[in-house]
Amino acid sequence: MSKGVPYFRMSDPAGPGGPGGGGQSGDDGTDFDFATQTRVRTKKPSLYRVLLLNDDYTPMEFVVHILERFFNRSREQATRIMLHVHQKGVGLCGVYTYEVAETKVAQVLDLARRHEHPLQCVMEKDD
Ligand code: TYC
Repeated sequence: MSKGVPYFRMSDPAGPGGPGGGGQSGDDGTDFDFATQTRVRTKKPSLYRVLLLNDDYTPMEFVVHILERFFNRSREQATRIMLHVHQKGVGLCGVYTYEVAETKVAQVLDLARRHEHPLQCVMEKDD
């Protein structure tokens, strides 16, 4: 996809012709739309990694449960990720748009807190 000159679609209120866009009227009232042929540019949303951090107290089974419940991991995947975090100190749960990542972090921290586990979960931009 090339970048550069911004284009406007006829229906884009910000585009030429203002709200409703569209062409101009000729002397005889005829509409002609040739001046406003355009296309819309979409922008991919930024993505965020959700990470689990190791600690010495949260039970392994609780971490596996978190990964199954909030990150839609199979028991095998969840166990592998949990062991990775346990051994390396940090591990990737998944990559999401901002609001989804924020929600998952909050869900993990909330459940951990309610079970009085010190489990920590953070998000960081995936650039
Ligand atoms: N280190 C913990 C234990 O030995 C297990 C654990 C794994 C804790 C991953 C947190 O994110 C974590 N019970």
